Amino acid sequence: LLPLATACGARASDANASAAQASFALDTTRPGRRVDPGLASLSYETLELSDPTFFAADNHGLVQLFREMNPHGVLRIGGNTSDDTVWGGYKGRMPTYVPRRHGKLLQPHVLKPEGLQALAGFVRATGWKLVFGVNLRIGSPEMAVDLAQTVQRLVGDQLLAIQIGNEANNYEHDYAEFDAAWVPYAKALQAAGLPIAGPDTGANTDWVIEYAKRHAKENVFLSRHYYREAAENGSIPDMLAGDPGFFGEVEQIMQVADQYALPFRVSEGNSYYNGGRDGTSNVFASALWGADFMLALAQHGAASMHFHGGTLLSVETSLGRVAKAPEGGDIVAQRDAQASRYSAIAGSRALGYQPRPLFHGIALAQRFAGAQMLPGQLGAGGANLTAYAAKRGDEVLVALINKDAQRDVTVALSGLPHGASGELMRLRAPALDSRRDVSFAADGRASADASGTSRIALRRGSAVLASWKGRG
Ligand code: BDP
Repeated sequence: LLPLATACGARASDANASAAQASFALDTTRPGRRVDPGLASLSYETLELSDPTFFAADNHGLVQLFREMNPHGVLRIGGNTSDDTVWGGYKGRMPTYVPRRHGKLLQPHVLKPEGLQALAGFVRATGWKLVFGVNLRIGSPEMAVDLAQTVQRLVGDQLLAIQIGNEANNYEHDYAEFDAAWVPYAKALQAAGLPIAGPDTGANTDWVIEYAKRHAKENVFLSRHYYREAAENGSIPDMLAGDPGFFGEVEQIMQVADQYALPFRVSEGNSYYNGGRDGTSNVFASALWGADFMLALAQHGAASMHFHGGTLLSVETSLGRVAKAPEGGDIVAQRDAQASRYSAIAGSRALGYQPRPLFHGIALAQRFAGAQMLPGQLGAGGANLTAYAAKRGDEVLVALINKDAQRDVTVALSGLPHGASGELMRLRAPALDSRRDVSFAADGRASADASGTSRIALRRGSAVLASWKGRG
């Protein structure tokens, strides 16, 4: 990394002299997709419920960070461990079942009623909705219905949907085989009056489309997962390069989602699977990645992005690995060590919780909730810059994300209300690989001239959110 330009003095003006000249021209007359209030959402392993003090109403630090991220979020419980879990409250016949992960034999996890009761309290305390995954692999629709009914009884209206199986593409041979296994579950759950969603597949867009064609009427939303790559292949430059191929797939999914009037949720995902990459998934660059990824999803019409995370223990177990948290360091480092590498929140009940860098990027994108995305023409001036705009009543929101590690950028922003005044918030950190000292905070005002143009400077590796209102 090149050294960052300082905010003042000679170096800043040198940096500005060489800054890339970009432009972003808004068209406020053609508002597009409305951003779902649940855009910023989370995903956790079912195994997390084995500690009934984690998702609990009195785990105040965690409750507070959920509410701070999004008062209207959706918590998805699932992951690999949902297909390795048996329901402890089930009194019926239990199929013989030996879960395997990466060739290893595992003991099934037993979900106890107290874990669910505590989860219901957590959901009430946060105001979040719940999406709950049941075990498809075990082949017991009866156990799934019993579990789902218990969830519904405890959670009530805050239960958005039950999903059946996690990334069944990893264990069912093809879509037809998945469908054959899925149908008896769906029938039983629906007969019991439970809302369902799916297919909660890994990266199989074709499954989502086929599923929509066959089952749209039975579902409350469509879902798939997203990880950019395996952790072994992760790096900051790779993460910040963007993933246009994926958004092509989102467009395909949105065609069917729109046809059947169903929301599409990325029900699980993050930067890199296999638990995330240390020094990439958990540093400031992930905040820029996360904000950009969420806003691109919103622009394409997806309802929510559920960032997967949680404790190191649950995620490592979901991968058939033994969790080894590094020891020592100050309180920030100790909390950090408790969480999976890609988690947006770190900490534990005993140590307290803290936002990871990613959290702040999510918070930036969530500012678009309820607004209608606006089209805009971006001229990036050779920098790795993305830009998004939206309109909410008489407010115009603009996010500029400079993912470039080398270039500062000056953006000529046009199409604003003439003479409008903008409040700026900046997302920044000392460097792209900073693990701490990340902030997303107010940073003064900007104004548009009589033609509706304003110039905004962004340092390399930083983002700005501007909220424009009124006329001068
Ligand atoms: C997903 C699984 C989740 C894992 C994650 C990962 O659903 O349980 O923790 O990958 O590999 O495929 O990090």
